[in-house]
Amino acid sequence: MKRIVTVQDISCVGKCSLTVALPIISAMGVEAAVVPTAVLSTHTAFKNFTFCDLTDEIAPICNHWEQEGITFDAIYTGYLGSFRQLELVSDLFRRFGTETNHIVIDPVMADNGKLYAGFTEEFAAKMAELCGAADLILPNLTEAAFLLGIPYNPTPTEEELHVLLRRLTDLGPRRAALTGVSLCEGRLGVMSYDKVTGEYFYYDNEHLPVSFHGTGDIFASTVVGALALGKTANESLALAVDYTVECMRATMADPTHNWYGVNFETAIPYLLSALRR
Ligand code: PXL
Repeated sequence: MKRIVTVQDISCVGKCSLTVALPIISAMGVEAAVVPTAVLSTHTAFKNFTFCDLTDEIAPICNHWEQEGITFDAIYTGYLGSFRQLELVSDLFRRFGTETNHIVIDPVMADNGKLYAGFTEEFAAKMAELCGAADLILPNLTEAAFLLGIPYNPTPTEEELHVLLRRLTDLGPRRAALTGVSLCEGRLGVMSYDKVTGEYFYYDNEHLPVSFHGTGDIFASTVVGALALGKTANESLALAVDYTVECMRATMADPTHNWYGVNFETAIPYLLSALRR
């Protein structure tokens, strides 16, 4: 069985980070190991959440795994909260990265033109350095702007997207994929660039008139699970777009849905049948 490790927080309620990555990656038939970086009572869109930092556990966990000879088919980082965590993750990449496994960074820190609470431009610059060690990075347009230290443009043209993607791969990763982009009215999806082949890839689905918390984590988890299973980068990105949209449709169809996350659970059968196609 393929095995990935994901490094991010566990928000006990809120359907994001590990509570999304674990079930999705497991459902795809991939073993999901975790490095929980912090425990929060909820994600940070709630008020008064608790926060317990687990940074000091990261190096001892890695030491033990190294002693046990544990290896991973992919390494996936999501929400990381401090400069020290970025350094420890960089060390984890050096220790567990190989010629053939995939290092995927979702540089979770911003959306809709704004940094999330607690993040700074200095953190974004350090995250950009970390991205240099990845094979694939998955920023949204806001995160891309902060990674590159340039103004946020919510509606880039195709040529502007190409420039952004080339600049993102100049940070170091072979591939960059921009999420939440559109080349066509009423559609929303992803555009990626592979600097080795010079190929741009665009894939979209219906642009639903809603926005939900946690969709970025669903997208990234699906990409990583599919890559670990041996799908190509383009296949993995397309599957993740379709599953994320299906999760949003399932949420909209549920009159009892909560405000803090999407009904990714209901759409897992869709994910598994799309994976088999
Ligand atoms: O969905 C990304 C995410 C992960 N973890 C925490 C968050 C967020 C987004 O706000 O607050 C704690």
